[in-house]
Amino acid sequence: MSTQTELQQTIEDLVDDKRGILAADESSPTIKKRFDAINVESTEANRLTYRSMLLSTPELGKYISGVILFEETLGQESEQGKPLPELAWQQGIVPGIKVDKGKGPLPGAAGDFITYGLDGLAERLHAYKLLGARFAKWREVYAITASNPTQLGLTANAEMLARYAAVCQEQGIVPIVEPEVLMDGDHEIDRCAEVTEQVLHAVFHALHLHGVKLEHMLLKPNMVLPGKDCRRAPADEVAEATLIVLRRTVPAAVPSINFLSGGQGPEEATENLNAINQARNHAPWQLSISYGRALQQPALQAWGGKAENLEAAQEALLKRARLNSLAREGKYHPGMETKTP
Ligand code: 5MM
Repeated sequence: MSTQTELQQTIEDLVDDKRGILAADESSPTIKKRFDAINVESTEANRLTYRSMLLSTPELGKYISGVILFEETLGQESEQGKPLPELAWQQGIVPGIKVDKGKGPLPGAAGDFITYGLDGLAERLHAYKLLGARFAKWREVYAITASNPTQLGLTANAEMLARYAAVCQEQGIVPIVEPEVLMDGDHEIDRCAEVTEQVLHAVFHALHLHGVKLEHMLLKPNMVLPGKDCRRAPADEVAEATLIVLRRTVPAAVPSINFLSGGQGPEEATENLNAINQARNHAPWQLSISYGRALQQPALQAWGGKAENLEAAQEALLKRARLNSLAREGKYHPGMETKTP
């Protein structure tokens, strides 16, 4: 199969008008933080139990088309001896892999970050593909302050995302491009809109310079929101601000925009997605999810590290996946949170 055909096939397997992507790619420090919150030790065995439970949730494939895994998970086997990527495939869920190696300060741009991991990326992708990964994800992070992101921060981060995406496509791996403008701070929604527009403009300029085929990538952006120390904006305001920025910056060739949840509560993230889809008005892309926390938080709480809670945890995950699928059609209502399907 040619690389182009391979990329196109993965896009077709990942993108439709009902399903979204589950981000289960927490790095070791992040999963430890999540497990600490429920008093569970972050051992390899516990991470395996938890992630096997997520991937074997009955019917998950009705609402989830792809899962982003952490490197450790890609090589793990379930108790029944099945590799975890195969467990996902059994339900028609495409396995993907987070390939960035985390962030640090960007020299010369105080307050900005840069993500590591480009060295040896092509070789790593080759190995991940043999383990079943068909797509990848790389996240760049932008803090908002009075002086951030700087012009250097915007340019350097866009360049990293574009270089990563170009290497992925060369290897026949679909890149998810994730520029995340953080919610931290007390800024108003307009400031988030201004920064997100600058970020996406720089990212698509760099993707163009690096010859990335927009038809064969997915964008994973933040929604446009006020800072978390400012106020909570109503969903219709978030939807309007988000769609204005996306229309100004994201070419129609991109097949799907899969939002991150970025610290929104699970219900808030579903409500905002619903409002975005209600207001989409012939937007050219699918408007979907690639949530981590907003899909997993209720499942983590329900599990609490206890084998007898596995089923309840799967129900909690399935519920969020199903409600977000309804939100993709603009058919979600908060009243559905208390009703059983
Ligand atoms: C699931 O968390 C992912 C990994 O984060 P770290 O590298 O910090 O461990 C993260 O990239 C995630 O995929 C995105 O931030 C979106 O997740 P949220 O929780 O914001 O929806």
